Amino acid sequence: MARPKIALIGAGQIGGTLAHLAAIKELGDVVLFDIAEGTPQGKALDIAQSGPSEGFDAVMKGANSYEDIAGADVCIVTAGVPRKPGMSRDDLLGINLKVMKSVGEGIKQHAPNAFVICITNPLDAMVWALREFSGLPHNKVVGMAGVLDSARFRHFLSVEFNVSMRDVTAFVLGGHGDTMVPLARYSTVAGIPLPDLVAMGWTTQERMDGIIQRTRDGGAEIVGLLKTGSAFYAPATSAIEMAEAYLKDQKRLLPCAAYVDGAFGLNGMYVGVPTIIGKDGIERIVDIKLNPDEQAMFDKSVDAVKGLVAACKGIDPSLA
Ligand code: A3D
Repeated sequence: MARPKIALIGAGQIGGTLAHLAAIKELGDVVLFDIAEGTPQGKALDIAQSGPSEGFDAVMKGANSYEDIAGADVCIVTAGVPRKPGMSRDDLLGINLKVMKSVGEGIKQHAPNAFVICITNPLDAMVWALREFSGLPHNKVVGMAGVLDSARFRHFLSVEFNVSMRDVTAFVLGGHGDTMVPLARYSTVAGIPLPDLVAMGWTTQERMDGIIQRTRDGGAEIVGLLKTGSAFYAPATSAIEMAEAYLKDQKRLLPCAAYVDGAFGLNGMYVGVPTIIGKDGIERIVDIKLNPDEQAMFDKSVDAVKGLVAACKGIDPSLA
């Protein structure tokens, strides 16, 4: 059977890392697409030359034409610009919206059956716009944010408790911005919820609050350190986890920016919620119950996303 085809739209920091991870995990043949001439070709050749040492046979190709993504099974979109220190994700809206238009049209024409994972920021608005421009079914277009935000939360918790990251589960829902909602009650160490761990004296509520805030600021902390761009290793790993769940029909329960129509009392919008990813894309939205405090935080985050979508409609009347 032919290997799956993975198209990476954007061959920058995340795009290159995605290509390397897809190859190492033998998820399929990879096409790196970018408007910058030479960059995708150079990265593809470099990664292909790691094949003998890594032991993979996947084909790596660099491209500047959408025709090369034809028939892709998965498209992962990072095209656009990342933030610089002092910028919020929302500052990227105008420029990245135009990029989503060309990417959406390219996918619509050449890879209409793909499972599309958007990473470009501001994430919740860009995945919505990409879906609108591409016209693909809502269950086949999803945004990566919750897996990364939850991984950051899990990392900080594992350090705090001095336990393996594998035993820490965590949930971060809502929009991928300052209003994201890390859910302590649904986060556990091997099934023991965080509030119980505080009661058991493993940590204090104050330290927990600090970790929750550090999770919310997780992207900005890295932007501040790097100074020239934003995080790319963990964002790429998170998107690969989602792509693998689709390609291998794993039915993973992962928090993603998915189209929610009915669940969580929402009326047709993209926002971070727990989802099941399998061969049909987003196969289910897991409509968990929120307590009043969590609901208030979630509602605030939903309002922030609605504001960004309204701004997109203001910029591009074809979206209104
Ligand atoms: P970067 O290394 O700048 O790569 C972006 C690439 O997109 C560059 O190679 C550009 O040439 C290319 N590009 C620009 N316009 C187009 C276009 N019209 N068509 C095709 N390619 C184009 O950035 P990066 O890889 O570090 O980040 C990519 C995006 O991911 C940014 O918007 C970041 O803000 C975002 N990001 C999101 C998360 C989330 O958790 C959602 C995390 C980290 C970064």
